[in-house]
Amino acid sequence: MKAYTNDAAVEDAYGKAKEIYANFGTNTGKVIKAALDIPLSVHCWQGDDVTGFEGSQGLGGNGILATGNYPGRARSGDELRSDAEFAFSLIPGKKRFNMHSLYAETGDIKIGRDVLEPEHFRKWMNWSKKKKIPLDYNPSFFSHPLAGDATLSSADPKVRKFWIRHAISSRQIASAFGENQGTPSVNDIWVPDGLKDLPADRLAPRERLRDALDEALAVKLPAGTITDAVECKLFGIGSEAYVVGSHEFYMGYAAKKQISLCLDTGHFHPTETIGDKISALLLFVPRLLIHFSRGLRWDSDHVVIFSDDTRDVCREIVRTKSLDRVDIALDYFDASINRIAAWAIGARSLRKALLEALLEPHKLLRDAENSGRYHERLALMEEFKTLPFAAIWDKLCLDASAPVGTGWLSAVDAYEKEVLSKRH
Ligand code: RNT
Ligand code: ZN
Repeated sequence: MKAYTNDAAVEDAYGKAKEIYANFGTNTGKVIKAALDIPLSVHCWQGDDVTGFEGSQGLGGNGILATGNYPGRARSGDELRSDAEFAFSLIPGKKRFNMHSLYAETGDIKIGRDVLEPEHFRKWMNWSKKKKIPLDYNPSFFSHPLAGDATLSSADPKVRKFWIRHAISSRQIASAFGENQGTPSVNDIWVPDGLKDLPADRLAPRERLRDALDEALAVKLPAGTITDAVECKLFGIGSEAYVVGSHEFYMGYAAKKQISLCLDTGHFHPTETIGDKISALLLFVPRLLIHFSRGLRWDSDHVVIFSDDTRDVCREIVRTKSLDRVDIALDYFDASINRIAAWAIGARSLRKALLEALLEPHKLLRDAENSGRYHERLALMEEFKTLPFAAIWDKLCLDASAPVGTGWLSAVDAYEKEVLSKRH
């Protein structure tokens, strides 16, 4: 696919668009810089369908499932790192990389997840430092023989304690990342614990999950190295009737412990969106982590697109001036399409939605609202939708030396031919 435009055409269109936005009091130059400056935590697990390097054949367990068999997934740390670097070149702006415990590199030695140490991520940390890509982290409570219906909420003390040790080891690894990179590493706890059919006791597993989290979080780590987050889910495949870590559970827990709450855009009722939750939650929790994803019927993990949902969440983060209290991450896994394209599509769409949110002349909307001119508020909202946004987006890509328009597709084709197609 050829690029549809060239640099001169981008500059030309931008010059005109800039004037139009200036009429509404928006300085597009400043906004482009601000939009490029927001770190997006790109998820490592799109690169290999959440398989990891423990020798497993793929994702397993309640509530989490990747489908598809597109050729060329990364099979090692080196492959994943080079795929990610290539994907990064297609994504304008600041990036972080979101790791999972499954991606430890332990050589030929099998190391239990409960005794993993920062050393097992040495290659990742060196790479992170060299590429100036800070790392985030996630303990892996799935694809494991001890991850059945329950992990941290298990009634079996042996199982529960194993996962508590895993949670602690994960926090220590995240903290080492934070130390290495000089910015806190976000450590997100998501457990799949739940039941396929109607439980008789909804309370006891939640008490056990609360106590297990308390134990894992009690371990003190150097200040400024880690942001602890917890992630809820409404239901998953295999946990349709009951999920221990529901929204109410974690909302209460994060508020009580004053830790970050993770909202995954695919983890709510199919018609429920999370934009409206941001201003409410930020009154009671210190930080939010957003997992940008796309729910489609029963699946919570389709590739992020520039949808009303994505745009709405970005607008709310910007309107509430909360960019410094919200960590922004991607979370989806589509194994049926080229994985690098999946990374690029999702991350570019998310950056686009942040740019759009920052371009909004919010003050005009608030003024109309505060003076009761609601017709004006609605008229302006409608008008803003058709301003020449594409010209500003293209200019952002150009400024960041990222491909403009569809130009990146040919690069993906070439990489597929030269690299991915040779993996068998
Ligand atoms: C699962 C959660 C969780 C995972 C990743 C791989 O439903 O969204 O965030 O997707 O940890
Ligand atoms: Zn998630």
